[in-house]
Amino acid sequence: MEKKISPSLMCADFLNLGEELKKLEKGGIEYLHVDIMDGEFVQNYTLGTDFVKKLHAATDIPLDIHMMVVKPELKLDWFEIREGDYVSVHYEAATHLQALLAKIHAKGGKTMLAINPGTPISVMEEVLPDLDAVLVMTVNPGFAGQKLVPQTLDKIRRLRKWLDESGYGHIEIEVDGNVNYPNARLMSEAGANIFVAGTSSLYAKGTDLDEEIVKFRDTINLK
Ligand code: S6P
Ligand code: MG
Repeated sequence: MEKKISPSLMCADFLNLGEELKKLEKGGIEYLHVDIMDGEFVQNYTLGTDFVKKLHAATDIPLDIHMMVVKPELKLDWFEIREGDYVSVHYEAATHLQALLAKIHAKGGKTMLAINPGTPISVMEEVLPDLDAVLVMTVNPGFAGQKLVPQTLDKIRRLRKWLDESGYGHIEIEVDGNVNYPNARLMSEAGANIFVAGTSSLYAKGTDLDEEIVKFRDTINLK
């Protein structure tokens, strides 16, 4: 499966975002990861509805909207979704999960089910036909700059195997949280193919975004 990069924009330099977007476009970045937090599902606030609209106007790179909010089914309509954008919703937060995934598809979006480190992969069994991707959280969501929850590496491996063996080989696996270079390599070997890049890699202090993109791509492609 093609390996893709999704930079976490909450880690970007907001005062210089236009320039950074040009670099991401030049680097062939596949998705832009947009963290939406509500202060309730997670104890933080980050990006929101207007930022999504502004990104759509500024770039053709598809978005990867990560909704860390309670009752996402009540809030999906607040967001502008463009054909080809991914929308991820948390298993732990949704009450009417299947209906929500169907609604994302009806709006032209691609569906991604996010699961926290403590949530087993088995919970997604009945919605596999509705999924384009699974987001394996490799930290507990809410903040950038956290440490990997180590057992999530084996979880990625088991998930990839299960999906492949049950006729869902097309479902992509995204990883989010402490995706530094050594972890990215292990996650890629385990079967992840979309990598959220934050302060552990592309946005580490004192680094050059152009150079980091090349280094990150080599790492996930196991070069
Ligand atoms: C936080 C959010 C993530 C972070 C990303 C930051 O829970 O969902 O997308 O922005 O994990 O990356 P890093 O390398 O600082 O962990
Ligand atoms: Mg995220």
